[in-house]
Amino acid sequence: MDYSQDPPRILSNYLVHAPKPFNAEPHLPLLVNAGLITPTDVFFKRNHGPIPDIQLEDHQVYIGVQSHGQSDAGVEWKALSMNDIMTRWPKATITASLQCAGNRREGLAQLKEVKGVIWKAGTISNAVWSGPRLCDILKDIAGVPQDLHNEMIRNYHVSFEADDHVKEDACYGSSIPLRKAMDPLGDVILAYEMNGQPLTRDHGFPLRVIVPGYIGARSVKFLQKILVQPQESTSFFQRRDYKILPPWIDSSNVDTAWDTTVSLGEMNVQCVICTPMEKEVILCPKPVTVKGYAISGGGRAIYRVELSVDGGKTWEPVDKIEQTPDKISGMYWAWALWEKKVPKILTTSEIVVRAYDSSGNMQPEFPIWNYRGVMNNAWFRVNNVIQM
Ligand code: MTE
Ligand code: MO
Repeated sequence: MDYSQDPPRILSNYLVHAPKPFNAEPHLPLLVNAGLITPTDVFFKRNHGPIPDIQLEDHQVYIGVQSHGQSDAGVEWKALSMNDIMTRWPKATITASLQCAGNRREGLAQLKEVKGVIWKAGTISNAVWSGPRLCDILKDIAGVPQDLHNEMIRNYHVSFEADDHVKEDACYGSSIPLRKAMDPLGDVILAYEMNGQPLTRDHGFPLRVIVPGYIGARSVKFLQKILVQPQESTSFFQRRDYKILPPWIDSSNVDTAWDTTVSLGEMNVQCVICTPMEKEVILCPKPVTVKGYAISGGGRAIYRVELSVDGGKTWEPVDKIEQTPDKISGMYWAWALWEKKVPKILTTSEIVVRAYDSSGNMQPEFPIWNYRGVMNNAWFRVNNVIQM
């Protein structure tokens, strides 16, 4: 793999886990202090291969429909230029957070061996994305019916393929249920802008999918192919990755479990303390403002965030939670930022946070180990804050 054409990045913003492919999470205090909208050069970066060098004028997106029993070779592809994508349909703007399913994998790696990048808690960011709605394009180009009760919409999937090179498969790919793509309140878009600017190469230039409310893996970057089909994508990343394998599955028997374990879609409820950090030095006797983020999947709102400074014996609600629903759909695709002023933190205090979402889901007290180390949303704990 050739990484010589990778773009420059502001490395000081990140904890870099791997340079090739470039995998980096922003430092937690920077992430929360940057505000509700994460600047692009702070946004986490998760790649499986080199960043492709694509020219806007040359890029084409191919769209096809595969019916039951039809071979891949039988699919009739229709090509769209980037100019078509940018001019033929209304431009929608969605504020949505992306979170990697592997966020906080570190907490599971501490229990038992896991496979994957050992992410801490910064593998999440929030941005404003713009581009056409996938439901409009699928209706016009692929003839997908808009009636959500239609049998095809209930049973089919939309697969995405990227124009990149990865070691696991021919390219990066993934899929979502067709019903998510066609749901007018699902807000799935093909984004060519991030935070008001053309997408940067790291984040998928010239075009990426944004699947709000879902794990980041479904928001395919460098988008090249869209296929409506009766089954999930056959990509490695849909079938052999991003699943919560049962607890008796490890490296010795993992190949027995992939086909019987469902693929991940919606995120679970998550909440993290970004500042102070573990072992951070704080000047006393000043009160400390504890700050962090919270999010849930499927557009569910954050309903309550509770903080404890005694390891979870007693709890109080945080002082402030900032979260805005989408202006049109009313869905909560963007994270909540919260804060709480705490009069005193002792070196012996364990600070703990937990959130509830609008369906009443609450984070589990302890991490739930799984071999791929995904979806860790246990109560987040900070210890050993040092008073000077
Ligand atoms: N798309 C392509 N083409 N290649 C990739 O490696 N990584 C996925 C997804 N889309 C990936 C991709 C994963 S696992 C995540 S979490 C998000 O992109 C990360 O998006 P970001 O790099 O813009 O933060
Ligand atoms: Mo991811």
